[in-house]
Amino acid sequence: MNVKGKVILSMLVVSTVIVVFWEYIHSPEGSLFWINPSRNPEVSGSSIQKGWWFPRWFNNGYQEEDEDVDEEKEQRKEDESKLKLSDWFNPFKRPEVVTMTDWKAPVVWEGTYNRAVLDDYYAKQKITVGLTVFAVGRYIEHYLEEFLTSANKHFMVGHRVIFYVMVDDVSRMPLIELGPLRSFKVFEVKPERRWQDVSMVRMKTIGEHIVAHIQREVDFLFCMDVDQVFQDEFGVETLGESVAQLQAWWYKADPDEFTYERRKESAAYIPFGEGDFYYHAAIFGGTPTQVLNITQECFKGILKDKKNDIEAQWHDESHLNKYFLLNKPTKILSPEYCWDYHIGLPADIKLVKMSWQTKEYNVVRNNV
Ligand code: 5GW
Ligand code: MN
Repeated sequence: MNVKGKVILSMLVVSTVIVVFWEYIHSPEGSLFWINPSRNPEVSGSSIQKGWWFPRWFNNGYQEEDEDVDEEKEQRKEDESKLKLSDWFNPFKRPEVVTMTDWKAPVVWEGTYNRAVLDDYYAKQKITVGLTVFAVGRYIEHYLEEFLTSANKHFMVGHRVIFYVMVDDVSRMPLIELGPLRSFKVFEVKPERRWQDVSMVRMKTIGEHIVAHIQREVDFLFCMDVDQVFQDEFGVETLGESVAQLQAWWYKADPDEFTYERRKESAAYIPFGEGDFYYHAAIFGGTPTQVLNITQECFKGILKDKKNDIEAQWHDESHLNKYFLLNKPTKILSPEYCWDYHIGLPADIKLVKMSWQTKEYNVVRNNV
């Protein structure tokens, strides 16, 4: 090797030593940058590294750490912006009724919630709320138009809404002009021969639609009967992970009086001495994941019963009650959200958000 070569070689060696030494004294905890990269965001070596081009080539560890820090910041922001129950809910505003369950879930009654706080919160998150409704056979002409017209007016006003309408004949779908932020998705379902099946098979169909598309389209989902009409604002105070509706006729009764399925042979069986509330299958909801679980579990119970040649007393509703006994809802809606005026109007019912339609079974039920 000539002199020139030796000089270049020794310069290379010296510069390498300098770089390594420099890195050694500047890296956190005196460690070399490629070993033991600290993951503790409090001891952040990354800011020192930033002005130094050479280690940036190699230190994937620090690169990741930057992301971790970002993630943590993001998480902190999210936690700060998360609403606490006390920010919008005051159970003491309605002392005469049950406003909190044993498992600390709110029971939402008129007067207990601050809708403005929640509207503001959910508007910032730009949420979309879905609503599934089925109308098969005469239920299309009899109920669907009034249901949709009233939903357009009162359901989640000011927020993006998608109505998932399942009918057995798309050509009979009523034409309704929707407000801004509202849209329809109409699907054809095949009519079931038995009326009990029309109601029960909904559980299967809803689940299939959640998996196929709804889970990517909405943040929250409600599933409702069509034989009811919105009377007043049904707002964001009803949103939650899993939401159940108190049945108007039973909200004051003792659990032993409830018309739960009482035969051991049924998957919906609930023994006397157990049970929290009697929930109405005409309204349930939650996040798509939770609603998927509700519908899948209920349908599993329905199929199991079919195999054992038994049908629960109140069909899908019996299975829903069993589900919510085992998987407590995170929010419960007072009977004001689904009232039957045939009961009258007791003092407990301050503001009816939705009411039952008259049951004209002789007119609408043509199947057996
Ligand atoms: C038909 C005959 C007997 C029971 C139900 C039906 C029926 C129900 C029907 O023919 N078409 C139809 O679309 N349904 C859907 O199932 C509606 O969305 C309806 O709201 C839901 C549950 O049936 P409902 O409302 O008659 O049951 P209840 O428990 O409210 O009386
Ligand atoms: Mn109904």
